Amino acid sequence: MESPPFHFYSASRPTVFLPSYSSSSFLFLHKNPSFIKSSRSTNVSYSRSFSVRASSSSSTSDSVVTLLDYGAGNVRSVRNAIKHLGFDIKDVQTPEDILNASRLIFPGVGAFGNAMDVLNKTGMAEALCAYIEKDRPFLGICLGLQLLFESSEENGPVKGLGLIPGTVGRFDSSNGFRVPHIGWNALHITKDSGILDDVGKRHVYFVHSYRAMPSDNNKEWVSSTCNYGDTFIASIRRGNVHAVQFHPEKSGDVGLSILRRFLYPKSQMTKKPGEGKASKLAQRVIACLDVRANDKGDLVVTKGDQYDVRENTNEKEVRNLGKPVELASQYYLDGADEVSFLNITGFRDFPLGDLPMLQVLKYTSENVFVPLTVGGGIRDFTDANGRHYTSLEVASEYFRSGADKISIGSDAVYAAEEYLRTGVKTGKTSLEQISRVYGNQAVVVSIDPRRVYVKNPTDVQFKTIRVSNRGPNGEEYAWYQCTVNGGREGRPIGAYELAKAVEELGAGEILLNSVNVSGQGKGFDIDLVKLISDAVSIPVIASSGAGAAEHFSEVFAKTNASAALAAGIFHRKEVPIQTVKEHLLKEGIEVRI
Ligand code: 1PR
Repeated sequence: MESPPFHFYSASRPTVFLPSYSSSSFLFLHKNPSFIKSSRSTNVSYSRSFSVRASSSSSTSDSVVTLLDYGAGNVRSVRNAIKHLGFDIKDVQTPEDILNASRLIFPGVGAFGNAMDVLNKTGMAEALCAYIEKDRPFLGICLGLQLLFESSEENGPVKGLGLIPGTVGRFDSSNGFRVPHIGWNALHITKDSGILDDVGKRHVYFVHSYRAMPSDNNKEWVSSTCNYGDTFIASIRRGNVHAVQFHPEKSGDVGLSILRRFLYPKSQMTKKPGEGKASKLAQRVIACLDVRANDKGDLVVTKGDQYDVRENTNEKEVRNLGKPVELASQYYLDGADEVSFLNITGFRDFPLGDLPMLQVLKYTSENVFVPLTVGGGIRDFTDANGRHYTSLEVASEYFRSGADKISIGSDAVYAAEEYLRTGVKTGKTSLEQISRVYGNQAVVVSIDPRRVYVKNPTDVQFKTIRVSNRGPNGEEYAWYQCTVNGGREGRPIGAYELAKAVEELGAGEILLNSVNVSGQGKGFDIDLVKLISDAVSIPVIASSGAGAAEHFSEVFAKTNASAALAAGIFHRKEVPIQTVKEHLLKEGIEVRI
């Protein structure tokens, strides 16, 4: 494709400065030690000028994609998608690797400021600008789009690469829109973007709290927009330079087609009008797999009635509903918008000792191109040899193994109790640490509440509600007590208080279970879902109790849940995911198809 002449906006090109290293900014750098070593030991300014070689195909194989992974988060999904499409990956280790790339993918992850810090200190910022100015094939993803702009308000203002005019700002949650913007949304394609040719009216997956806005100054760049409270830039394109705010690697088959079109620009792919009815953020349908070792030591998908996962037989064996990798792959093909794994014995076993669970994640992420969440056992831990692991290390291992989001259960309850008692954010809880490094959109808090009936709202210090169905002794009120350790232990904190506290501590989403209705198939606890989804401005996933497609439309109609999750009905093949979605569509509820 002929590239148009470039007139780069250059008012705020990156300031290249002498590094003054803060220890923390390098904690989570690239896995490749030479990358870290070279950036640490260099004590010179990066004001050299780069030259980009003229031809893309002379020395680099056509089947290689150069990937800029500065190690701040999970880019395993991007790697898996690239490999799935038949390409090998060359990791950027020096600025020259950027300049020599024949095609470069930059899946920016983490916070804007940290990313710019790393890019500036390693000389990558200047190399990136030189590469892009020469109209070399480039695809930025998510933060990889935002960094192209002049600056961001994220912990800032912080200067960006300055290639595109505009400032990246936070979504405004005061107008009722939940932040982060998580889920499947529609694109409004404004110009021929090449890579978006198969999208049409289909949803793509977004997860972000910050966005760039279209303006007269950047309109030549914008190739699509998306609406979420306001209209923001969903993708840009200029010549061979593309960037998308959404995640093609997590957008199912439509996302893979976007990557394919970037990777094979010259092939004769015909334009397929994307079938679909996407017009706004879709309600999500999530398949959940509760996973644990059975008595033979095999990792199985199980499902309890009110959290009791053992069969009602003399042997009391752990219920076995299938193999985790197979089931997750099936749910992906069936149209699940996300897949969640909960390692339900993680509270007593050390997850990093649970190599099969990490393997499950690795294998699943090779074939499942929608978001994967994993929870269970995320906390500080000292193993039998006295080696201490922080919760951040545990989470990092999950991310490295293929998780897009992690979910914290018990440890979030302790953190919220402490926060409510002292009023102090220590910054040291697992929730705070993980959301600081990976962003709050990557941190889900899983709540396991149990309903406790009371006669009068003043009987307890926790938020009570007037229940739809009275308690066993005619009680009209109830509060929802949080539990830990798989529902075994009640704690002195309500689900309402916990939800508000964890939002303040940095949770990006709430997975709201219910010990009472889990596995019962009688419908979601609407009172509970309404209470929590009205209390917070982050997305809430309604979980527990689904037994029919109608239960999904009920929870979306009566509450502010952003997603609904089920386990048993999918495992037992009672209601296929497609049937749920068709029913929701019929009821006028937007879903991804
Ligand atoms: O406390 O950080 O180690 O995390 C443990 C995680 O494991 C928590 O997210 C907790 O919810 C989960 N968990 C622990 N024990 C159980 C159990 O069932 N014995 N499962 C458990 C929670 C709830 C959902 C279930 C829905 C939908 N199960 O996972 O999938 O209720 O089920 P349904 O559609 O069949 O009704 P930590």
